[in-house]
Amino acid sequence: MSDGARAGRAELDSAQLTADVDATHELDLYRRMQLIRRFEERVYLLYLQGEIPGTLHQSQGQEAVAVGVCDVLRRTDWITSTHRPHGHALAKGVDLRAAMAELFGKATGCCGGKGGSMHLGDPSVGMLPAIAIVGGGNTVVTGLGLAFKLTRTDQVAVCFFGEGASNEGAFHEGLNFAAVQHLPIVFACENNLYGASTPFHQVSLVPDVASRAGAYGVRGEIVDGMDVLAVRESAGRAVVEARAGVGPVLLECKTYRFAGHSRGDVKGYRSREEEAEWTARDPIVRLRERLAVTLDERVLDATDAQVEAALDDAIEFARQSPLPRAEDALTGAYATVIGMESTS
Ligand SMILES: Cc1ncc(C[n+]2csc(CCOP(=O)(O)OP(=O)(O)O)c2C)c(N)n1
Repeated sequence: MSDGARAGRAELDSAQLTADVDATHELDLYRRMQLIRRFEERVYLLYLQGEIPGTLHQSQGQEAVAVGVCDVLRRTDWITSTHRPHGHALAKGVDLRAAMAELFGKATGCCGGKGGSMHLGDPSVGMLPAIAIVGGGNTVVTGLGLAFKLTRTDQVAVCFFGEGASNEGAFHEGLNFAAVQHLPIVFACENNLYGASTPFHQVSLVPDVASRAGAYGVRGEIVDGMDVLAVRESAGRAVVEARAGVGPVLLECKTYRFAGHSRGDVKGYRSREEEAEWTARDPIVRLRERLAVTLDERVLDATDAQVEAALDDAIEFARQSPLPRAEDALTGAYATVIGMESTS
């Protein structure tokens, strides 16, 4: 297909994809964002109460990015994620019970309880177990994209990463390789202004990560990451282009994490005024207000109650699940390479 034809097809599909989202669909986007928000709030309490081991990085405030992007993906498309993966996992369709059990370190978890919070994932729904090395996914995703290209499928891979990762060499290497190979990848940057406690302006003289796309000859786009419909529309365009073979897109979603970087962060590096400014743009409140214009408030309350019940069920499931067995410690740790099986 010529570049012109590809672009033409991309435009056509994009128009279909971004056609008005009806009220039922909007309500579903609301439910999915609310599920992530309440998941994060409840696991934090469970962590403080000592029921969840390890550590946690929560994503309250960033739900519109995970949900808006994953809404335009197919089950057969893949995502990579980071140390902050809960929202990405739930948005891509990782089973709620399996995600919760993984955080509890239980055998019924999506990684058998061996990965925990920072390695959530499930290949059956197109999510590679999350990679906690900052920028780690930015090169790994090129392997997915190259595999899709070589096997001539029309799958797309999305790499979620933070603006902090855009200063890692892996970001540049991954983007350049994807660009020259025209790989079907969307690099979805969640720019929440801080890499742990470091503001982006202290580590980059360019304020927009998307502007770095020009250095690699790919399209960059900035979107309001606090508006799920806007994210969905921009991501829809990017995914259509990637699927049509036009090449990768760098999508920068301007967002904010309402919680600290990880458990125990008192957020001394940012002002309460700044926090209030971003909290006023809460993506869930915004969509709820929009829906309340046409929907009875009771429908929204019932949706919230459904989310709470699903979380009660998942937490109980995780509590009742067994711990992994000691004899399974090495299961899944090594892959068998065909032709290299032991002969002993
Ligand atoms: C290569 C590497 N360096 C440092 C760390 C420690 N670390 C974990 S998260 C983080 C900040 C990442 O910031 P960003 O990429 O913007 O993602 P965010 O936490 O904002 O989601 C750092 C420095 C790491 N995990 N990997």
